[in-house]
Amino acid sequence: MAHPRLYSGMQPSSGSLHLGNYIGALQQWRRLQEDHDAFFSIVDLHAITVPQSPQVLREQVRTLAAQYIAGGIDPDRSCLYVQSHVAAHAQLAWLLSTITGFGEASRMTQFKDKTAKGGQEAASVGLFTYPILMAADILLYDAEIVPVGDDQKQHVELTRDLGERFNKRFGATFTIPKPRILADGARIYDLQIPQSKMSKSADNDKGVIWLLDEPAKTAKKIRSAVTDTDGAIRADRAEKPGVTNLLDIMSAVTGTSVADLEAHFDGQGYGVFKTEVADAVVAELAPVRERTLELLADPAELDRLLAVNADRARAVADATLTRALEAMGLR
Ligand code: ATP
Ligand code: LTN
Repeated sequence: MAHPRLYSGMQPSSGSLHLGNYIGALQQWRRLQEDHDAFFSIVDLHAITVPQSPQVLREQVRTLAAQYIAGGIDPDRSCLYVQSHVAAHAQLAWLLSTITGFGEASRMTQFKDKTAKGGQEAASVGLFTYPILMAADILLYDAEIVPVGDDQKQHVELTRDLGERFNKRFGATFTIPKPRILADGARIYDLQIPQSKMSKSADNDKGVIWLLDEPAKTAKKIRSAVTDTDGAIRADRAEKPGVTNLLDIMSAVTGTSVADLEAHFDGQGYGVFKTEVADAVVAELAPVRERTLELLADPAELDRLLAVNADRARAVADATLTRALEAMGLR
């Protein structure tokens, strides 16, 4: 039997992925690609909903592609491609925008969050319609499963609503996807502010481990992580967020359960604990960093891979777009 179709994507909106992206997204995707027909996109059309420098954007797309591959996404098995290389995304987004209610789009909380600081007056219309483009991404590939963090759940719900509405109005056209929400232990927090999730837009760089950081820097950031004063190495998100985060990180990179780690560290001090966490993270990330740098040293080969996979993606997306155009009376 064919494997179920899976779709997910990440924005090329920083110079490197961080440990949260790695554990929360990439590690999970690497596993899922084993028994799914997976499409992973670099969503550059989403990235330009906030201002980008063209030269920087071009480099960030390549870096993200290299990090996906170095992190274990196999570009021969999974379809790893750049969203803007497939014109059907923007075309289907337009069709879907005509069946999206203005009020419905206005209820999307990411837009509200992202405009909370600068105000809606300064935001682009593209940032407002971002979720409709995301719905197009998913529906074009007949995806059944969409692994995302809980912040994206509302967008997958909108995708389901739009898919169902279209099918009802114009006849069966799209597969209706299901979100697969990230497990709690896969959410990684800032090393300096362990109440906030690790984020590329953090104010303090010391709280974020970048996959391209040198190993010594990574180890130093972990050794300086904020903990607490009671000295016990046990998981307790409310009372001991810093220690809990380090336990989750170590568990994710070693595959050892948090309970086993608690037993292992019983009676040890934070110094020993942090050193072991640092060693485990470095052991996991150093080869990923090296492989990324190798891939980036040959941009022509990377571009070739992305072009081949864009062809694969286009074949699927164009067929779905044609169905949608026909259903709407546009062919
Ligand atoms: P921003 O800071 O703008 O919110 P981000 O660093 O959270 O960005 P995204 O591009 O929103 O990154 O996320 C890409 C993927 O990484 C998503 O699947 C998201 O769920 C996952 N992810 C992001 N941050 C974390 C985190 N701290 N822990 C676990 N997963 C994360
Ligand atoms: N909005 C998502 C990225 C994204 C995506 C998608 C995820 C764009 N299109 C389709 C899953 C499926 C984010 O910011 N993490």
